[in-house]
Amino acid sequence: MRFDIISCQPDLLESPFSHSILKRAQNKGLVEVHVHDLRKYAINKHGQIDDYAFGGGAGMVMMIEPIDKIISELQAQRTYDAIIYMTPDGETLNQQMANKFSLLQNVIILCGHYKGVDERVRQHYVTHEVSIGDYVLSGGELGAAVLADAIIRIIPGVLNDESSALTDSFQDGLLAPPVYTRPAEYKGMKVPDILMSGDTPKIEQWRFEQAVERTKQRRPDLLDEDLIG
Ligand code: 6GU
Repeated sequence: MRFDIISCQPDLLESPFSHSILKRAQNKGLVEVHVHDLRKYAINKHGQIDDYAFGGGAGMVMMIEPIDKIISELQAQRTYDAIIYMTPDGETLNQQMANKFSLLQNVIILCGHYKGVDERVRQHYVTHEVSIGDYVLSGGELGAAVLADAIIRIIPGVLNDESSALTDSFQDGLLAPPVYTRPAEYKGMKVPDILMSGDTPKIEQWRFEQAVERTKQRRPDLLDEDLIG
């Protein structure tokens, strides 16, 4: 899968993709991430990429021309399955959405800034609009990094233990059950006996019950009444 991320603060995107899982996914050749500096496509030698809003009001608006230039350049090289605009008024990111995006080959992510982009970009270029939650960030870059991370970690082969992405919280509509590791007892705090029993079916049943209980307590909105009862 190939990501082309368009940003006016490309330095913000360096670190997230040069560490751990995201770095390994790229080293394994499963993922390519290309960050493009929108300022290189500015309309003049001052590096201008934004301007005052027509009709007045505070805040700058990202101009259509630099965005058209870079998107056209990218589209001349390959076909894109999605052009995603990161914006607080987009559709809120969830696991289902990440799963769907992970099936795509080539994706452009456009990071919003200031008061946003000229509406014509959203109407004529963008295919999906994504927010990472109900709060406002200074720009779309951190959102783009969150989205790309959520997608990349579920691409087959990215995680060493293939099953571990499947048992993530949310993948089965439930929060993950509690986990323990050595020692079996620490300062009087014990690991549940069932986990030491070696009875795999019983342990799986216990984990499922714990996942349901945790979801009931913390995120009752996730529970499908028909499934759980
Ligand atoms: Cl993607 N961008 C900005 N600027 N703020 C956000 C967001 C994105 N998602 C939530 N808040």
